[in-house]
Amino acid sequence: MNPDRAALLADHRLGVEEAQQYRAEGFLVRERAFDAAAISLLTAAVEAAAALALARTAGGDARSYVLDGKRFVDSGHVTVQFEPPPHDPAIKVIEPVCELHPALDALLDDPRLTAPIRDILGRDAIALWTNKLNLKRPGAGSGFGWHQDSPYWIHDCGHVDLLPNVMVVLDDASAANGCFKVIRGSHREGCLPGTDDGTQLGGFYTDPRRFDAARAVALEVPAGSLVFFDPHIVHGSGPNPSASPRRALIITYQPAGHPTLKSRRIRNIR
Ligand SMILES: O=C(O)CCC(=O)C(=O)O
Repeated sequence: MNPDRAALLADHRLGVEEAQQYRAEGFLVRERAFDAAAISLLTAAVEAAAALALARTAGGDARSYVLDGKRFVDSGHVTVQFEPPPHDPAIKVIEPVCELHPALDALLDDPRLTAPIRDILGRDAIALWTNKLNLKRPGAGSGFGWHQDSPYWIHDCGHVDLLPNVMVVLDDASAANGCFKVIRGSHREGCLPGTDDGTQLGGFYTDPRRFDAARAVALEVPAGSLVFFDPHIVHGSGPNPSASPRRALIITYQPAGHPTLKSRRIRNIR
């Protein structure tokens, strides 16, 4: 590794207490890891990426489908999920998104994200697993029911315990605009069963009898903060009825040499 990059990584490694907290609670917050200027560049990049993704949903190769009343459009390996009516065509999620803008692709290698992830994984050679943009537009953004990410991935990945996430918070987040929430310590249960409510996606939402909702923590954090979280932690968030956006990127890493979730290309981290 070149000495400049090694020094940059060293600046962002996890402290002993941070590592203990991540292991015990399944999440860790670093407030204001990115300053206002950096966040303004990233928000411009995500808006450009969202405009591009939206344009592609009208392209010749786009394939549209509806699950539980929510519209999804696949274009190549990129999936755009729209908000349910009446807010469709506002975009809820784009996955993957970072390949749609060079500044977002560069973010994947940023030591503020990757140094803690290397410590969480206990290895220096890491790769991208997936990444997404959750837009939660003012007055239109719907919530995310309580779920774990690991059950989504278990059929595509043989090392689902080794898929740590980092959320890059792009707007000040509070309960009022639907901030991210986790169930403290729920990652220790591994993959939990889903609900059996007869809906198409119900199996992906965690059976509420299998975790303690009283252990929920609302992560009210300023723009520029990072939230690292375990692939097994139960998490979700409320809607955004407020006048403020609540945008966030979530990037998921894995050990080096394995393909990404959707394109199946290998994207090792520099
Ligand atoms: O953005 C949020 O508030 C929740 C996101 C989430 O749960 C997910 O993308 O899996």
